Amino acid sequence: MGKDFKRTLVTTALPYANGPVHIGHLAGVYVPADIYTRYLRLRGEDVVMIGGSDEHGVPITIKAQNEGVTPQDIVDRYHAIIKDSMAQLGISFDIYSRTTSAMHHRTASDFFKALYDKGEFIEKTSMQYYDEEADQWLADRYIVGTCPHCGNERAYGDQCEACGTSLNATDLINPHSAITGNVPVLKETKHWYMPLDKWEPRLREWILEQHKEWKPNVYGQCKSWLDGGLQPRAVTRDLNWGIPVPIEGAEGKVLYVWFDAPIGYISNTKELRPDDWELYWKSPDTRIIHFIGKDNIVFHCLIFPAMLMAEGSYQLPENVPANEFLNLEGEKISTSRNWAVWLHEYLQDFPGKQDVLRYVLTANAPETKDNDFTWRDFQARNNNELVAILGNFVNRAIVLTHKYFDGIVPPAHELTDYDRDTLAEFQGVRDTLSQNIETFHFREALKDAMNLARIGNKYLADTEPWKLAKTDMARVETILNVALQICANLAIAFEPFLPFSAEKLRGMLNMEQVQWDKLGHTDILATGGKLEQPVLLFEKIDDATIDAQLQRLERIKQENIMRNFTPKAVAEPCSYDDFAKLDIRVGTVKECQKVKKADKLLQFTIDDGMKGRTIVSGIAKWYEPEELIGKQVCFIANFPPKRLKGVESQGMILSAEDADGRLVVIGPTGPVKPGVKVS
Ligand code: B3M
Ligand code: ZN
Repeated sequence: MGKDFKRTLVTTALPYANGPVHIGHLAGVYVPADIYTRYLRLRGEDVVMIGGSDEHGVPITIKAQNEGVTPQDIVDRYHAIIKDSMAQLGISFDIYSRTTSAMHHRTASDFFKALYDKGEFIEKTSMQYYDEEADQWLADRYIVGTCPHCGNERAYGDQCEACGTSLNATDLINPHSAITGNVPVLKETKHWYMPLDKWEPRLREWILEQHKEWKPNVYGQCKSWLDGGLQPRAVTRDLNWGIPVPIEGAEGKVLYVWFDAPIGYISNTKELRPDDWELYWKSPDTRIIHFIGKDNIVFHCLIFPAMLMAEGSYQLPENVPANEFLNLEGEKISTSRNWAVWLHEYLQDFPGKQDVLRYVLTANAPETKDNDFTWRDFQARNNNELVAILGNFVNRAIVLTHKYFDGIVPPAHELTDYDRDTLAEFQGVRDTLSQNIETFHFREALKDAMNLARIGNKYLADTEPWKLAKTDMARVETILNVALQICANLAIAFEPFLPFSAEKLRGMLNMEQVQWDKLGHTDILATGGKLEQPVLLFEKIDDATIDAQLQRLERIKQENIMRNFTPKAVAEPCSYDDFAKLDIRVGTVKECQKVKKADKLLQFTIDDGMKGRTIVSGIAKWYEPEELIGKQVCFIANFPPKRLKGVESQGMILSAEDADGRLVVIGPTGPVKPGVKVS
């Protein structure tokens, strides 16, 4: 694998413990990191995979405040959910710890102190907002005001989510505290800054010159930051949740969450390997790989490396294969809008189907650009690929072996040219597959593995051993031997991607150990070996299951629309005389039907207490005609008649427009005489 490394340290972004993890986190970080790590383990390499929850920072304190609980309650709740759900998905961390651990507090605190003692920080005072009633400094997220760019009245102190502009809290027009609603005051405060400008030349050289092989999206983002010029960044905050700044005169201040979180990788390595953790961080023959999402690039490629350079004894990462974002049904995943497929919910809704999710997320991994997860694609990939190709092939090979040979691996006799071609075809797979995993092209690697299953499937379909059973049992033996060897190869090739299915498959084949080096071999299963009874690796997912997931998303969409509804401003004042000009009456619907060639219109025959009238109304999208017959409605009786699609409408039926645009017809709450006036 390129440079000669003796060991690998795989780190995975530490998820904020302010919510569960969703498919976006999995596709971007944890599934690829797990594939990579499992692959290295299969090759017998020394590798550790580090994970943990990021438990500091303002999003956590805000969530705690909203729920009226402590930040510790929040992180305890989500750390447990995250840790448990990732374990269930088979994300094989060697350690999954947390940044509230004593080990981490000590490690991060010491790290800060070391830089402080070396004079690596600049001290600066600045003006920041303070809420006097709450007696609290206001972090950017705690200040709400009007965006100076687009006028959005709910912009935050660091960003306007309506127009996407990054802001400083002092840019906001009419700022107020998100805690009390008061107007905050500006007060002077002191903080410590990392002078990133000092490290800029070294960072440029290290990334732009020495790491041209990094993924274009990562390299490009680093280049644009570097070309823009790096500024000093504050690494402390006025907050009461976090790691106290370990120096005098810093009471009430904590380390900025992005200062302590990456040090969490170090703390967790220490916790895992108290005796030799330094080997993984300080030895030049260790390969350090950070798996992250694209919003974390600047922290892992510029800020954390600058911290490590300033400290002086650590190695820099060899690669940072950041991914782009995964969308859900065409829309950006959002924790606050609940627009996500949550891992813990998936595990409940699809028990035993961990590998299906792993497969679909890898096949759609946002490696070079944003990608989309849709439930229809999930279903199609399960039914047409996992069931129809991989599952089908394995099942056939094992069932036939039981049928003809009592589950004993038959011998291979003379191979035909076709057999040899088939075996030759998959022998090259190991190198391409390895190459793709090592260069972080996991989608391609998965295709390589799937291609083995396709080869097997085609082999059985072409040789049709079930037709030869009466005439040429020796040939059947050979065919099934070849097919079973392909199955054994699949059990190795899929282990990094689909570990649960690979394990089941190994169980059926009675394969004791798996080694990557065996991939491509055609004698993995010994003749005479015994197979276990077949179990299905995958099963079809029906439409009803998928529809239920789509309905859930539809419901969430509706809830979001309803939640975000703000009533329109009240109109200009109007006199009673103005109002009284409108003749509003109650009528009873006698007949109602669709208007021909107009899919929006319904035609009503209304009993108005006089000679009756026809009214046409644009509500066909919301009502079936029969629903309204017999109902009483309010209508305007003195509008001049108007022709709509060839029908004369003699008035207008009143309706209310709901937040989602749905129209609801207005009528009296109890029965009244048709023709009475509304006032
Ligand atoms: N918790 C941000 C995130 O979840 C942050 C990552 C920390 S990695 C050291 O996207
Ligand atoms: Zn804005």
